Amino acid sequence: MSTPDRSPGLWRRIPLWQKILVGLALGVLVGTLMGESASVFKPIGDIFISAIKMLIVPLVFSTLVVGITAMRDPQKMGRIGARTIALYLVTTAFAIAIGLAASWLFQPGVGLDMTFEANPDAAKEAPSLVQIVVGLVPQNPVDALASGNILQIIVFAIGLGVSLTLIGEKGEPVVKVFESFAEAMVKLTSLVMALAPFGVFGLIAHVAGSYGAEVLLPLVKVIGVAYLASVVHVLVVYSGLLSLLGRLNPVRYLQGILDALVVAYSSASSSGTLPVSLRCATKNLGVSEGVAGFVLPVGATINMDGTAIYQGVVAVFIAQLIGVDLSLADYGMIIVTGTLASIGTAGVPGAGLVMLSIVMAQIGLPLEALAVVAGVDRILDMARTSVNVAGDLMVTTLVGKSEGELDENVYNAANKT
Ligand code: DAS
Repeated sequence: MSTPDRSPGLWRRIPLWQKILVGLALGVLVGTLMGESASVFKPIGDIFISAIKMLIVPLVFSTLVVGITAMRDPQKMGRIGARTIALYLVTTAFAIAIGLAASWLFQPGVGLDMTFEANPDAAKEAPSLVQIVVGLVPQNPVDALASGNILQIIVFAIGLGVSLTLIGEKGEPVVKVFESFAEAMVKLTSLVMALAPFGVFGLIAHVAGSYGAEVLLPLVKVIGVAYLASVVHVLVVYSGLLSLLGRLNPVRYLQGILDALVVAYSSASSSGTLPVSLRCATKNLGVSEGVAGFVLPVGATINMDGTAIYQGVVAVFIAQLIGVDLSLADYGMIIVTGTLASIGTAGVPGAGLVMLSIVMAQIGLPLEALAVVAGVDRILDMARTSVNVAGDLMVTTLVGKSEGELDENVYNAANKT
């Protein structure tokens, strides 16, 4: 008996990003009306984020192995890696400069009368470049997979993918297994994403209910400067690079990343958004799995432009708050230290605040002042995580285009999945 040919219902016909935005808007409304008691909805968001995080390791590992075997050209991997790291470093330096300029221009810390208690957290040490490189090689790949060490998983997946390519036919059975496994993980991501509108509602209702006007008002200016600098960075730097270097329409990029942006904003976790970023890159922007499967996990781990902007904005804000005049050398130190600190920032909520202590220690600002912004860190973190994710997707698009691994028919399609 054939199943009746029913056209999809109204809910199925609405694009996912519009459903997520409805969830976000309802979350703000309910959180504002209910205040602290809106936290009752937080478990819905936690379940959604856990379901997304459940996908990260199997999706990244299988997608990357399949992507590399599909490329069949280890030299190409080297080129992709070099272009990825170069673009990540350039956009991060731009990001810090924009953050510094915004705070210097709008002076959010001038005229504020705020005191702060001793901050118990001592400044973290920035991981040295040698430590970062040595830490890339997994002594036990199963342990790397089990602990979710993304950079080590990437290194092992590249090694396995290249080896499977080099052994030719003997590797085919394993490649086939990985291909169907990766396909299943992509499908599972879509199924989990169906929960996104409800998950985002739960997360935003909790956040909106937790931050009352009395907490936000004194810091509304520095929050506004951080948000403004973030928007400028995405609309000027990212759109400019896509147009100039990629000859691509930036509007299609912004449409294609909406799902990832909203999940990043509500979860404040780049790593937690990674499966959605992979789905946006391949389904909406037309980037191949090989490029997206490599560039995005690397970006979610080391590319943090939003965090870099935040460090520039807040370091200058705190200097203004305590009446310290920063020299040109201090600004230069913030750019260097902030770039390294953002590379070392983990893609999890609140990581940027901890790494900010490195920048402040470097230019001699009292760490106690961190307490001033710690109270609204979640509001700042949501914006910086969104920029982190947008930056990862922009570089993935550019690298895909430069390597002929971007389907422009998909990229230029107006209505994204
Ligand atoms: N929340 C971090 C992320 O997931 C960024 C940060 O804390 O700065 O990217």
